[in-house]
Amino acid sequence: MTFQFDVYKPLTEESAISLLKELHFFAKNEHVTCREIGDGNLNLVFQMSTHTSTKKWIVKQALPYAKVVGESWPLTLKRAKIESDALLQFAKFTPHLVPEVLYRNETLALTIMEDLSHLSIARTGLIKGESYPNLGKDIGTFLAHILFKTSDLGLSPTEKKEKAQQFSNPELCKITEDLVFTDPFFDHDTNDFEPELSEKVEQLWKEDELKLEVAKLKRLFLTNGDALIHGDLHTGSIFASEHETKIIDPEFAFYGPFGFDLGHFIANLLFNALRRPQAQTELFGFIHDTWETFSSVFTSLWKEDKNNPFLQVNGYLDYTLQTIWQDALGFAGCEMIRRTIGLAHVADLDTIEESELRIRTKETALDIGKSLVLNRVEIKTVQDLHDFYIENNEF
Ligand code: SR1
Ligand code: MG
Repeated sequence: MTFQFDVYKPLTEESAISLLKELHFFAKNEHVTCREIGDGNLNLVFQMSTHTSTKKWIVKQALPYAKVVGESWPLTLKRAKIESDALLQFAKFTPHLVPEVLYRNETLALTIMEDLSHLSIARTGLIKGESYPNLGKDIGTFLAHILFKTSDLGLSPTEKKEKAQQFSNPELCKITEDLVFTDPFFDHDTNDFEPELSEKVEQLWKEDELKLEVAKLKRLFLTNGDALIHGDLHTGSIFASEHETKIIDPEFAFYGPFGFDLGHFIANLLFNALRRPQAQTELFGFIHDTWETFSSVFTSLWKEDKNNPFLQVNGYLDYTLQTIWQDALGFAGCEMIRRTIGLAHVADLDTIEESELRIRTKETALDIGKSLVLNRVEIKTVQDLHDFYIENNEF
């Protein structure tokens, strides 16, 4: 079967094989095994290999709708190009922390990448209790390089504005605007929670003080084009092992606020801490490593710059780092709330089998999320965050 390159069509396992043969990733006569392994909310993901060689590839293709909901929720195919553009951009600064992109095709909305099946999705691995000693350090390194080098700190004003245009991603941003910053705070039909949580959720919908702070965070997301951000940096967007970390899935990438990715990463570590109280110290260790590495690499990059006279002004670096931390905590709070009662959940909470424990853990996630949004200015350090977590966690 010859592959049709000029029209978009969702791949099947069979057509994915012909595509990779056509592109010479495999020989025509090779026996190729192909499995659709996509377990995310939006895309098809095929893993391809042969028995006779070590060649293994991943083909990721965007569907024209949100898989998690179905064809009634159309979604732009342009996200496939944003995703591969972002991976290539990230690879310029931290090539060891992203998968290698080998081929991409805008019409077919697909990217062929290095296979990472020797690693685990960090969320799944953390739930199982796998150990990732480099995770915090790697995420901190990634964020410092990407945020500094794609912002006005690392680019000329013209270059930065061109990049911001290249990564204009209104459709995917709209998903975040709705699912993270709006729907969970109102009685919206995308929300999804157990009846046992109804009373608490209805109470949350009445909290104007909370909504005011969420409105401010949403405005930051809408208007603060600080740097190229990943846009969906939860632990399901990270492959990890004891030695390696790879950041995947940046289809939500755009020019957004500095603290957004850090906040999402922290929130998802907190979900795992709620799931596994016995691993709390290790998980706070990851948050500590992430922040310490981020601030030290970001500071070195800042100090290397001799062209921008403002970077020598006393207090500007501290102000920038403190604002990133504070905003990150606010974004973490929103992420904790939306993953508990909104459309897209996390396995850390949903797969707690014992129902009473699951509901209690979700209630705590909501309390912590709310308090992070409300108290983000007072929580100045990782130690403060730890103390605050202990105070808010009744278990
Ligand atoms: C309809 S998409 C739902 C969620 O899945 C993605 O991973 C993002 O987190 C999005 O909010
Ligand atoms: Mg994703």
